[in-house]
Amino acid sequence: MFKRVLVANRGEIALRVIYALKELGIESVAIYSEADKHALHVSIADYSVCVGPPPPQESYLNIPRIISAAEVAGADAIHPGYGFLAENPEFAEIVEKAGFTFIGPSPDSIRLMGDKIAAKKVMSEAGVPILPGTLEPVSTYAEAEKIVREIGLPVIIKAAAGGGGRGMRVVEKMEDLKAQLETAQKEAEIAFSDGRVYIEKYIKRPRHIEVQILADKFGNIIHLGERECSIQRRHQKLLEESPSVVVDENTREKLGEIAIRGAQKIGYYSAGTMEFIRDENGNFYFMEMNTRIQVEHPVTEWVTMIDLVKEQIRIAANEKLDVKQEEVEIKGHAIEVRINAEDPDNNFAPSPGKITFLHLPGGPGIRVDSAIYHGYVIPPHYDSLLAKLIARGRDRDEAIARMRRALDEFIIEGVKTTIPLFKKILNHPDFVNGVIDTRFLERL
Ligand code: MV4
Repeated sequence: MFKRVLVANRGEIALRVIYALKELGIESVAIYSEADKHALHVSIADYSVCVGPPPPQESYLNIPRIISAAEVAGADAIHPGYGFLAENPEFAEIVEKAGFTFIGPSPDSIRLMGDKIAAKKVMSEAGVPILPGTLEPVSTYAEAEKIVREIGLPVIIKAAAGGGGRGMRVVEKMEDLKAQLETAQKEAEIAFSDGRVYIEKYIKRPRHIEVQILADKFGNIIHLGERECSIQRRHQKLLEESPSVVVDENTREKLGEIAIRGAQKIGYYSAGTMEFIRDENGNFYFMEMNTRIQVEHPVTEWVTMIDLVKEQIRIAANEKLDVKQEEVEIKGHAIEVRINAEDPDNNFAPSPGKITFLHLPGGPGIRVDSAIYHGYVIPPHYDSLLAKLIARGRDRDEAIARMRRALDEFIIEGVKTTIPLFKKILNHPDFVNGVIDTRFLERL
């Protein structure tokens, strides 16, 4: 097992990783930018190294400085958290070439799943269901027109280097196809220096359902059920839950087997997520695979009682999975809301500033993953996540009731937050009845 691990991240996920390290008896090294001198992850880690000025490019994204920090601190592994460098294959490669262990999948897995065309292709070869469309990049209008005639309108044009909803264009009418294709290619070239795009059938009101997997370096792979993440705004998830109300035991087993088959095909190890969309007829289609620990991992932890971050660390240290598929039991229901420093009444404008008063909710079935504290000044340079509030119950109704009373108890003063929005969502009859899709929030 590792002796000392550097956590290449900040905020709640840095804390989450440090908690796992402490429970495993591993020393932790925090990195921080000049804007994060007073951040909680710095004070709870055993050691800390300043890696540069506030802009992420100069600190949390600065690979040479992070490698130097790991060398200076005598770390033997690096955990990237989510965001920042977590899905950068060059980073994973450099980490390993410098003699550290990257706590995540292989650079090749990250690279392969980062190319959404290659990912779709390899998954379909593994028997994972995909949407009708192209498995090669579409460059000319003639190619685009041919495929659209085959699969029918509407279609969606996506960037090969995109993902998470970036660089997507919906085409409803044939006469729009040419312009949309050209725009999509240009935008992809500018955003990712990779103009390759692909086309697939567009699903109008999908539900976003993803499957968590864990795989070790010895070929053992398990799935931990699904999370439903349909409540989003502009591809930012706001609320996630497990299990999904539309996934029964049979479907779960089928989806899990599909996810495992996909992971097996690419020789995947570490924690990973296979993202599907579900159409209104209940069909599931693979969208992409996330090769990191995700923001919403706590809902899975709370219905399986498996610590995903500790497993991720153990896997990286060449240990075998100690959980068998038969031992994975989905019990109860968990819901997570992402409380952001944003004003939901003003188009979700960021609301940085000082937390002048803070009271965290508690009691049965409540977990708060957060790095804020009374008097903390939220720096403007990073994302606006203040806290993840997770509620667990014996069933969905109890989880909802606990979430409502925890939201009522939660007090954050000094900045605007999304707490009032979640109170509305948790009281909305469609949410309570589980009638949600990715357009729920627009309608609300
Ligand atoms: C789609 C789609 C409809 N049809 N693909 C957005 C995130 C990215 N991972 C996939 N996304 C979508 N892909 C086809 N063929 C609709 C979306 C989509 C979406 C998906 C999940 C959650 C929220 C969404 C919001 C808008 C669009």
